[in-house]
Amino acid sequence: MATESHISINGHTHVLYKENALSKEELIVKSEDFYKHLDERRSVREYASTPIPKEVIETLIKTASTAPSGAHKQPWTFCAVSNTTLKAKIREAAEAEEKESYESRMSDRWLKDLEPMGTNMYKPFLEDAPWLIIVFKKVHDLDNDGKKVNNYYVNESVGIAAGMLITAIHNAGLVTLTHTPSPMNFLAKLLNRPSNERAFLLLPVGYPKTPTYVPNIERKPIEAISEFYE
Ligand code: IYR
Repeated sequence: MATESHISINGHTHVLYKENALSKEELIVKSEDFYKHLDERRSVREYASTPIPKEVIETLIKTASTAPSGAHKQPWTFCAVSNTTLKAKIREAAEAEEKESYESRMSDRWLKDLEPMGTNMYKPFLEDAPWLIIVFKKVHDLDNDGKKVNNYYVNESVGIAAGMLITAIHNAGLVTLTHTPSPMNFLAKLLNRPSNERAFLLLPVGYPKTPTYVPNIERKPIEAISEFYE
């Protein structure tokens, strides 16, 4: 029997999935190559001001938006900022929050844990990076009459999309940093976001300043991060 190109389930069309099965050898090589590529990703805090075309940022955002999401609601908005004035405002507001955090909100233990990263309350990357992508989660949607419409597993969905965005940025030979100034409500205000959106995280995107040094961290070995039940 010929394979149908599409079928109907609950009155909705399902299209044929385009399989991409690899041979065992290819599977081993491809997964290993991708691991090695991603293992080179590092969070970078110092950026060159070299511009990046808007088209590239759009493609990175489209890649992130291929992420799975609860009931395929895609409960996210990616706000991409290259405007110099706006970046300066974001930096000013973020540094005000960070000052509070570093000087009184963060515990001694937390500050000690951050020592190897060499972070502080100053965030020049918010102005130096050519683009800032602020990921907003939609806690619910709004229909045409402004009525609330449910979204599902919003944190999981947006977290996965953010991970895919970080992966896409690295794949493009660019760098980013998972920045979470806390609290982040100033971002919704500065970017004029609707009432159903909350800032989730902020990613500067650019080329690293040369030279850039990153903390000499190691990643946990497979034994420490997995359990197999065969
Ligand atoms: N948000 C602060 C502090 C900070 C917290 C963690 I957890 C980090 O991994 C890094 C920084 C800052 O951005 O400096």
